[in-house]
Amino acid sequence: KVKLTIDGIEMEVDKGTTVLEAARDVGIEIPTLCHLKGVCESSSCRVCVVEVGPRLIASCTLKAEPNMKIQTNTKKVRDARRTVVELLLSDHNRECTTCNRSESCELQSVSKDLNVRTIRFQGAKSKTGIDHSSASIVRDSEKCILCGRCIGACSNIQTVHAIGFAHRGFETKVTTAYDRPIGETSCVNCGQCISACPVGALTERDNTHDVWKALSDPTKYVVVQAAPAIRVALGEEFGYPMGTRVTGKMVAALRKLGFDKVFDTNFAADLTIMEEGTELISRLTSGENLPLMTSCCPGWVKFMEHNFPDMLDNLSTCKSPHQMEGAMIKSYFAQKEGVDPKSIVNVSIMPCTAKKFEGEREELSNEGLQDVDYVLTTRELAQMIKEAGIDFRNLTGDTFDNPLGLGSGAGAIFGATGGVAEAALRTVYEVLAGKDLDAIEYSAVRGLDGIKENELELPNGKKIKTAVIHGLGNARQVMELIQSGEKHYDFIEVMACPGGCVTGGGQPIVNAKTQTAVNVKQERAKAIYEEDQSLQFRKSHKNPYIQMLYSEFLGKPNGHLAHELLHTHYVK
Ligand code: HC1
Ligand code: SF4
Ligand code: SF4
Repeated sequence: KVKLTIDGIEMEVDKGTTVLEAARDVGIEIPTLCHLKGVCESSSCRVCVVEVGPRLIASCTLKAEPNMKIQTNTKKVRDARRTVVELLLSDHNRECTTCNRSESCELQSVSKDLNVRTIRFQGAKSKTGIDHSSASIVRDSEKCILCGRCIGACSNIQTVHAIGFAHRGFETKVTTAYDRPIGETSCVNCGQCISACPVGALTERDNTHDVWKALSDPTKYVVVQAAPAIRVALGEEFGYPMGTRVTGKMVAALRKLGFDKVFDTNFAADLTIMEEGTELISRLTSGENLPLMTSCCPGWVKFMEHNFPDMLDNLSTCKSPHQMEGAMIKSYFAQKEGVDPKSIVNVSIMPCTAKKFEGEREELSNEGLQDVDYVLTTRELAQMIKEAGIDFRNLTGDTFDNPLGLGSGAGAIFGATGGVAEAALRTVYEVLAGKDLDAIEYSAVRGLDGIKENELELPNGKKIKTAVIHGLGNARQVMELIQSGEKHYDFIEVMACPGGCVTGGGQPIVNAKTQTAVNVKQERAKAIYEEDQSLQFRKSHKNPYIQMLYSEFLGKPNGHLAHELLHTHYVK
């Protein structure tokens, strides 16, 4: 333990605690723009300076030492912080009124808190232009403040290394290797850099205009589906506490926006389990291409293509749930409803920016029609709801349309890390046992450990060894152990985003301060498991609409039609 004094308050903290953390513990807020716990701990912005004796030192990297006396609120400190912010603003595109991050921008709020009213420094401004090359993310370097948080997310957490610092001094910028358009790099589109960015330098590609256009076109039949993780996060955009479920209001809002049908991706998550569970049983039997690796996360799939192309056959051939839903809408539903598939516009609301890229992949189409036409993030949906003047908080809850709108609890838990594995085990175990089981919660695959291993004895005597992984850095580690023969698994779930989809790159922005105070992954995941418990059906194979889809249309799981419409193959 270390004793120190901050602003006259005596305290004792663990060795290794930074002054920034120690101050926060006693309710003293020190502003910072670059520090993001676990992601970026570089002290590059210098906004968090404090006075230690005669010196000003950045508190985010300053470790508490015995008998230290710190002052966080002197004129000298306030002036220094203001100067730093003024310097940042002097080379910043300050179009706040039209910036995507207005009101959630940390530079804006720090500047306001520090009472910055004029900018004394006027000089040359960097002119860099906007990178629109990616299907998922947009980079506007004129708004970048060089904090390094995006690089921390991309390199430290994801180990993708798509972006980094280049050049020096005034020329310094965050860019790709050789300054290539990001859409042509190994970026996997996860959007974790967007979630980390304090300002408007990184945003998702805006597809709201495309969707508004489809909605106002009388020749289009516009169908929407919402992912499992949307309903536990959308409320945050309307002032609800983190972890509030707003499923009914979300459906009501989608209907008010004018979609012709409001379906549920959770239904297709059940469908994925039927297909992937069957695939797992047959691979366990044949022993081929084990471990079976989930393929529902497009960030992970692209990561595999760039980094482990020799193991692409291990990926499940299943399309991801929202793509399956899209394929069913343009075939089964279109037929049933008598709608021309060519007139259907499928819109997916996803917590994910990589889903925008996935939606455009050639592999995910049928007879020249893309399964999904547009993907909107949770943030874009909130934007459309606000734009339409819908009073979200006062909406009366509504329910999804059928036949593609009923999801089981197993489908619901896809949104949190471990959910896909648990959903699969619920079905595979019961199918092999040939009878219903009561114990359906597999707690070993839940929780936030980066790599969760589990061994389960199946009713047929076979053991199934599972690994559940979230965050691509963890995935890389496991893949290397598999390649070197040190680890063997039968089934692997990987979600690119730490926490799984609940903390995907398209979810409501949570500022660094709140991220330090609350466990965002845990709060949203808790809501996901509550959703599961609230549902009548909790196993995919018990979903009556899934049973109907197979009996009316698909035949059997992994059958001929299922292969044509619900499966794909990724090649090198
Ligand atoms: Fe996900 Fe999935 S769980 S990938 O995180 O398999 O995006 O929510 O929709 O498709 O179901 C995302 C979430 C989502 C798919 C499902
Ligand atoms: Fe890196 Fe993901 Fe951002 Fe791409 S989207 S630059 S992979 S963090
Ligand atoms: Fe920081 Fe955002 Fe710039 Fe990345 S893009 S360095 S997160 S301001």
